[in-house]
Amino acid sequence: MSLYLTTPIFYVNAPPHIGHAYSTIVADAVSRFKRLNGEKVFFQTGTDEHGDKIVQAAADADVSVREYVDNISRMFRDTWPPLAIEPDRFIRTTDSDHIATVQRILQQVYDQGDIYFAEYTGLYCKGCEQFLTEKELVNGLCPDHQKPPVAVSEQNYFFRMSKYQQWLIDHITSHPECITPERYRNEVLAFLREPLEDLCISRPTSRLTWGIPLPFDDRFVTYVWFDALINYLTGIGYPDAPHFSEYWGAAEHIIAKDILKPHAIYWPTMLRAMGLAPFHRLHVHGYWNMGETKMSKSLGNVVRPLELTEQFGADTVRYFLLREMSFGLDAGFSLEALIARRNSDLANDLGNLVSRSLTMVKNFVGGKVPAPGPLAPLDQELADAALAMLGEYRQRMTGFAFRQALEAVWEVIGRANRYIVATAPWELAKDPARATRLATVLHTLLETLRLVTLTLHPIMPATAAKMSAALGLTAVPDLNRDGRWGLLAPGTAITLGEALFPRLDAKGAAQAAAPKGQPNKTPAAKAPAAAPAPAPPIAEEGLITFDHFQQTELRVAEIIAAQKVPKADRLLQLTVKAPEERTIVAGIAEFYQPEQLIGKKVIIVANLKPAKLKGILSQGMVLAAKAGDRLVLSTVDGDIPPGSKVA
Ligand code: ME8
Repeated sequence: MSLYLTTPIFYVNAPPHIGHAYSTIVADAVSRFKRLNGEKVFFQTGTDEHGDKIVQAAADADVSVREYVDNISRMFRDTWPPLAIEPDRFIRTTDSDHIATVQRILQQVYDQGDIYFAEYTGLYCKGCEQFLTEKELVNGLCPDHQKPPVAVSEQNYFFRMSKYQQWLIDHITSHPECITPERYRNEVLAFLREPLEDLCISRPTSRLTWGIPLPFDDRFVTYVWFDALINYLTGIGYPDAPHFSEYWGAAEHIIAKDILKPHAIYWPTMLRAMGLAPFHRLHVHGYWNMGETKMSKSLGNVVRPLELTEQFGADTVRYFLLREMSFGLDAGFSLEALIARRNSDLANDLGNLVSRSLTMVKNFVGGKVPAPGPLAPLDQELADAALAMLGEYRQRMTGFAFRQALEAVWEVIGRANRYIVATAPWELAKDPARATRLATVLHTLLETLRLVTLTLHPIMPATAAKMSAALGLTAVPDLNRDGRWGLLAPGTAITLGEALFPRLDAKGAAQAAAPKGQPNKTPAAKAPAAAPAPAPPIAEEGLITFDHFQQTELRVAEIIAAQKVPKADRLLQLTVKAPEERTIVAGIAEFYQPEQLIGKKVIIVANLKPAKLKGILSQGMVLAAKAGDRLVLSTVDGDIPPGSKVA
């Protein structure tokens, strides 16, 4: 099976932001997923460089148009590799093969009589670079740009789009999968209930010279859509390249809803006029918003992908964008949400599972994949869940439901973390008679990790590569070959690398990453509460009053992460929920293994003045009972939410 996957080609009137990155990450993740599934993929992105918006932007920047487009196009191209996005072609509409293809197609469609010359007066929105109908206006304004369109009257060339209206309706109705999600197909069909007007495809050179000259009239240049959309054909070598038909038959376009009409209406009718089949699928996503408004270059409320990548790494950014947005719907972007996902999903859930499992393999079975015994029901349950997850993951990824695909994977990660608590391998390790049971438990964990790793290749390529290396997997991953239980060979060396996702201090990270001038809204970054009033003097020797006792704030805290403090034998760094997340450094390393602590509810002193221990800011103290050389943590006798007050 082959697939030809495209993103929009982005206008070079401003540098890329997270919205552009999202479409391109989706295309990259799907490409990787399909390749993992043994399919052949051609993935194309690029830049759209003609038109008066771009001439205007160059004039504003006071540079030549050529210099301007080269510069911004390079910014787009340079943004993708740090995000681990690897297109097969980065196309520019100023590329010579594209100019030749556009001219060839124009001549063909003109010769067959589907392009004609006429006078036209219409309402034109410069932001959209489109004429709008009265019906499309909201309160007289373009709904996307919130500006009134201007009446423009001039002689131009037109594409006979109306001729193909009924064919298009029939095509969309008989191929319901061609526009997804469904709401966008319905939107297009609703639009097609009104008569379709012909499409203006030229601009006189008196008004615009920065475009592709019409081959049959050099007083005009092509106007944007007849130029831009054709990039999808140029990229795969229309019409003569050997693989053209194979890829065109499997063409899938990814766009946001802003350019639904050109893609769902202009493009298939243009293709029909050329005698080509319509694209196979159009995948339409929603907007990334900042607050209530769309992130857009004209509004300037943008987040730059390169800055985010530098701070958080490609995998965190890719994971966040794919996990946070339901494909098709709008989503809100915030650094707080990104940092929260990084800390909870990546550091706590995935990072902990990997480090706990591998540490136990290293400490308890000599750092090699152990030979398992028969699976007990608990092991079988995890194995079944991991295999079922793979099935769901495949189905969701195929359907562009990235969020749900990742939810399914994280459900298994959560299960595996709970499995560790339930099987308590550190207890098994104490008893040589239970060595086979220990081996089975650790093998089950490693197998689960292997299947989780398989699913992460398309989403977080670097993390998946590190996890594969840790598990001793050297072959190129293959979903069909590897998607079965029990393939890790006993005896394979397991290597424990560095933590995959060190936790971020929410406050510091948000401040460092916040765009200049943007208020920092991290909840954890709020100013500390006012200092408590000084304690009243001690009433009697050795006794405190109730008021004194009340000065100490005791709370239930759930330990969600634990790790050894480097170069400090006695200290463990704990991350607890109480109910907000905080770090506590506790002198309990001689008594507890980090992996034993996850999920335990303990009692902490919540209002202890923070102090630095080995460079780590400890925000509280865990209560423990000590007798001789024994130490046990204080816990609660029943299920109660973290943060509950102890009094
Ligand atoms: O329209 N949320 O280019 P463009 C999600 N050149 N995606 C967003 C977004 C947001 N807030 N903002 C932009 C053009 N995008 C034409 C396309 S194609 C033949 C020609 C993404 O630079 C999304 O993919 O305005 C959207 O469709 C595209 O950028 C628009 O890019």
